[in-house]
Amino acid sequence: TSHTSEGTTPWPADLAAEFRAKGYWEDRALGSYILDTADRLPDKIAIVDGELRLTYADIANRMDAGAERLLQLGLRADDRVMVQLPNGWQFALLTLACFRAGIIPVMALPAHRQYELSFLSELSEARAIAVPDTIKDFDHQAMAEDLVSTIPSLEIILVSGAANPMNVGLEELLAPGKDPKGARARLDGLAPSPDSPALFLLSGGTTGLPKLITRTHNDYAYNIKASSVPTGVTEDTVYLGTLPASHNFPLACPGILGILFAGGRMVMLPSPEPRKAFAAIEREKVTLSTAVPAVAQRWIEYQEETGGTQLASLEVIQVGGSRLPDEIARKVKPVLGATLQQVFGMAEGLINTTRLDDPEDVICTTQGRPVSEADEIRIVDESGNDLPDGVAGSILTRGPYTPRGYYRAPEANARAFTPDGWYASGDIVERRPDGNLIVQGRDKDMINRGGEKISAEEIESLVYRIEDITMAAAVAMPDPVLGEKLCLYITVKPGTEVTLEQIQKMLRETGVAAFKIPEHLVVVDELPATKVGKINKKELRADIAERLATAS
Ligand code: J2J
Repeated sequence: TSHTSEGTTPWPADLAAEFRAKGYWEDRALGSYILDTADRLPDKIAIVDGELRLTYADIANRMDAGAERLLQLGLRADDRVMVQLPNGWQFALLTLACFRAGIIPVMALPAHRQYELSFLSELSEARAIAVPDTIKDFDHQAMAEDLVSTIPSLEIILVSGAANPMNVGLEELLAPGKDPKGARARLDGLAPSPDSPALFLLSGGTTGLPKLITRTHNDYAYNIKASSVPTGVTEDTVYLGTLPASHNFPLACPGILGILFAGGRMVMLPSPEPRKAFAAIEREKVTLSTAVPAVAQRWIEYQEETGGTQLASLEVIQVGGSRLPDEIARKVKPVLGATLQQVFGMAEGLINTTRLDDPEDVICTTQGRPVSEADEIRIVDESGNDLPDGVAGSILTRGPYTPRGYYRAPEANARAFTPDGWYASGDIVERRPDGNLIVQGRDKDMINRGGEKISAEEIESLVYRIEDITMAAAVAMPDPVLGEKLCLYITVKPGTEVTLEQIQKMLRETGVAAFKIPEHLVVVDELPATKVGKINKKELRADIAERLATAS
């Protein structure tokens, strides 16, 4: 089959050759790794979701049957499918079926609404969208039907739960097939090129519009394998996944895919709520889980309150997505009884982790070091000069699982990537002499709300839909639970009034994901400017921090 890599930026040919020679890239499609595990451990339980327990033979069969049914629906290799599903076996199997058929899942978030989903569907030219029927009274199926009526490329709706007659039920699509051997042989013949995109991840983003990150079979397989090593994933690993699985961290660092590659057991829960999560850990004898700092903190508080023994089996808890305060890091081992692994990663590639046998000081005060010897890192000043260890600067990175550009985004690429392929994540990082990194801050215009990323520019451009707003600046305000929340500063036309409720209502009606909606408003006469005439956000961040401190 021929695969287009239109809109993507390949690695230079000499480097690609080197990655192959060194064995980082194995030239295999992602689905094939699951078949290996299934051949080795057919009867072992792979996925636990509530009462449902699927063996490796089951998931291999369902993956292939699902891939063939996707093709029978008229989808073809290189077509894109928007995936907006909660954590559950359907998410895992639809993703695998797409990999197998060379269909590209676009990893939307459960919180996304019309605004984000229509933008992403248009950008990716998605032909199908997979949604749950309803979650917490929100009718995802009706939203998908609206999207299909407005987005020309979208035709097919896949629904987990109660599908309307015109739509395709995911549980049937992913049911076991009658001829697993035949399906496997047919799909082996259609295997996607290992250099073609396997999936599109969403960028945390700093520019006005969300960006898509194309991850190839080769690079993502290496991402999964390389990140499985420092976390110590084996056949005996029992992994509890509670964060939305479409995030790179719980999906592939090592996450769901790392567990399934290694032959471990994946326990899926749709929420990290401690009562349910702890019960699942106890019941399934979970050894590994992943949290953002806010969730780790909730688990610590819950454990301190209840003092139970439910976590006895838990060996390792990975924490990342936003900066884990050192004081909370120090409580993880004593309270939860599990070794903390800090993870500083990004959907654009580079993953850093602390190692399980690192000294306590490294585990509790750093965000670790790269998972691969092939990850290159530079810490540079504003002019791009390399800085010595111990001095914080902007991090640049390259490597075999860090792509060279966003999908169809030449302008964003010019800003985020240097001509020789270094990705600038916008994080301000100090490298210690022992190689461990400490994330000190960032120079990107983003709000990190408990690990969910919000582009300031995206929200600012939306709020101008309210005509009385003359200037707007979205900034991070400190929050004891989430680390940061979105605070909006505005100026308004003389004699007019704009309220937080009005802005929130407008954004909800626009179909913006709830986590991006401003939670605090400050109306000012004038926004402070920098010397070059940009809005001085540093001053605004200090201002809101001070207002909150004096108010409490
Ligand atoms: C401070 N900031 C962090 C950390 C990410 C593993 C873990 C996380 C992500 C992720 C991921 C941080 N301390 N420990 O993809 O594989 C902030 C940085 C970074 C941005 C990336 C993974 N861990 N961050 O969070 O693509 O600002 O990936 O550049 O969502 O999160 O966001 P995202």
